[in-house]
Amino acid sequence: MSQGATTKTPTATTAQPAGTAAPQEAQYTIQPDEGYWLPRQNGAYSEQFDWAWSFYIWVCVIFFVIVIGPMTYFAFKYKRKSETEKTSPIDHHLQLEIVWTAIPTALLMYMFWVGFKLYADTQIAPNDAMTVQVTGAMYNWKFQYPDGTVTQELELPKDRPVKLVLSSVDTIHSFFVPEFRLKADVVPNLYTTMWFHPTKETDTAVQCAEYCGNGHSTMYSRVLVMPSGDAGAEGTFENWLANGGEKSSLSPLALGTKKYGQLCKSCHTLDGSKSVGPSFKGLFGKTESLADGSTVTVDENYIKESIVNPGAKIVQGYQNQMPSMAYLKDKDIEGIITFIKEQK
Ligand code: HEC
Ligand SMILES: [Cu+2]
Repeated sequence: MSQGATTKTPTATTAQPAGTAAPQEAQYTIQPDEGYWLPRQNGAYSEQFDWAWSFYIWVCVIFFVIVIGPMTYFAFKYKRKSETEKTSPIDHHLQLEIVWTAIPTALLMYMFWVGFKLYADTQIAPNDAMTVQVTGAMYNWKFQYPDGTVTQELELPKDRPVKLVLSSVDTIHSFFVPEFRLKADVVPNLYTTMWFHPTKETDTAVQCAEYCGNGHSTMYSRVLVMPSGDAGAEGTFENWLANGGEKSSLSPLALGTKKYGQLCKSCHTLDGSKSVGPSFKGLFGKTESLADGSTVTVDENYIKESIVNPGAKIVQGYQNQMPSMAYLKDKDIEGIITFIKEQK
């Protein structure tokens, strides 16, 4: 794709007069492409989309000139000169009509093919793609990774295909990452998919592109493409994921508090009041009566079993309503146990 002018836009590193604060690092903004009027590109499809876009635009411009130019000229040239002037007897010209039908038809078929091919390619994810579940809600995005990690920002490994499965909990939203040139409707009670393959490390944004309510304009989140590599290496996507979506390790209590907020809060209170499930207040160490009449002491193993296989022991007075969260990592479960121990 042609690059146009090659001058770089100055970045925020411009010298500052002494004493003034350094400019803030631009965070997940949508950067323009160098010397061009579209957003910065990322991934193979962005180049193809931009090529198709430019091609369509130029076809439109050229045909506009070809059609409107002579039309304007003829309107003056063949304007009726007097009341008695007769219209020319020429009615049609077969060869000319065939040419001006065949060429645009062929061009349109080609344009359809370009668009259709790109659409199909962006719909069908490769089998080895990592699946991220995206939930749109008024007015935020939530991302769930295969290992159960839930985040507010979309972080992705560079050079690895990622498939997004999108759904909404309320109204229709639209997931749009301008830099990837990809957009998909996010609809309640339906799963839509899209996929991409980021080729550059980037810090950009996803926007909601479907007016969904008062907070629509604030419904954007960060998209960060990080290097892919070893889970032990700081700064890699794998390391970030192994830390539960945090830049560095959280303490077990902090991790447990976070997991409680994300996964347990809707059914378990901390103040002793009964909800869908029993409260966590004073839970650790107590003797619990079970539905089958037996009792059990609440220890680490019992908590772990309750999370991984909640149906194994049902607390008296409650229904077997807790979903299994066997996908949680040991680290998460240890964090949750630490958190429950704190609820005295
Ligand atoms: C959809 C509601 C729901 C969610 C979400 C939920 N639980 Fe439960 N939980 C229950 C119910 C109902 C019970 C009681 C029935 C039973 O024992 O399975 C229960 C029981 C428990 C018990 C045994 C409590 C006791 O008094 O002996 C533990 C421990 C527990 N849950 C931990 C968790 C943790 C940790 C999470 C989050 C990671 C969680 N639950 C998420 C509904 C839920
Ligand atoms: Cu929205």
